Amino acid sequence: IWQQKWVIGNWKMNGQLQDNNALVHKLRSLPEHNNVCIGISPPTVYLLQVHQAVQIVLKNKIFTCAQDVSRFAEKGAYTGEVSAEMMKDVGVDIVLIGHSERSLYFNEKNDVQRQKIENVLKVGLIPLLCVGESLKEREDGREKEAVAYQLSVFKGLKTQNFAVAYEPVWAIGTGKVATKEQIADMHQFIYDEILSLCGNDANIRVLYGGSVNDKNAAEIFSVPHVDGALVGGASLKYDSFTAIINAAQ
Ligand code: G2H
Repeated sequence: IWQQKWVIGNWKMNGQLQDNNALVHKLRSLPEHNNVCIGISPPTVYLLQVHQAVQIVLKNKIFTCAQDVSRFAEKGAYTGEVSAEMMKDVGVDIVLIGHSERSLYFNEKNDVQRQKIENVLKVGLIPLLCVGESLKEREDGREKEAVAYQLSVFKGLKTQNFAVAYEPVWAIGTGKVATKEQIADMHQFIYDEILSLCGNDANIRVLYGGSVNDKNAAEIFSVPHVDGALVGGASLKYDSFTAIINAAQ
């Protein structure tokens, strides 16, 4: 998967048993996409359902992705929490960490993200760290400083595998997409930062996220160092999500 383009559907807080089943079963019948790693990230309560639906591989393996995980590693008295170990147990492959909506609504910061990444790595799953500057930070010309700070959670980790989603906060769910130049520039920067933090033999995937849809996907995938997309709204509909997968092929 470290050579493939990743297309991951982040359903956020959307979905219902029946609709999920219908969508996943249609996706399982897609023609073979050898160059694309397809992932679905449903709300936690539907992870097992999605995993069971994608388990019997037809043409494409579909990865099950969680939207978040507990910062606590061990089981115990943490009401409402779900551990990385439990996610592994129900078939999760990849875990999103630090989505900007987690910072916005739950005030999640680097220290918590670091704990979550460590927990995910400890059980052998892949963390997908979301980074991205706010509108204010970009207007002030501090977008790289902001992203570098977020990426510093990787420092000293015992892993060679680095998956990042670059999601400029001002582009999330707004219909605004960063320009090709802005994306190319930041993706190159993220590659350089990871290489300098973690050494030359790292496996790196840097996805773009923020209002990716069936119309703009091909152009975004043509940008250097764009290794895929984290797709929100457009992943909820079969037609738009499959058009994005096709554009990545
Ligand atoms: C960014 C993205 C998926 P959307 O949050 O993570 O959502 O495509 O709806 O902007």
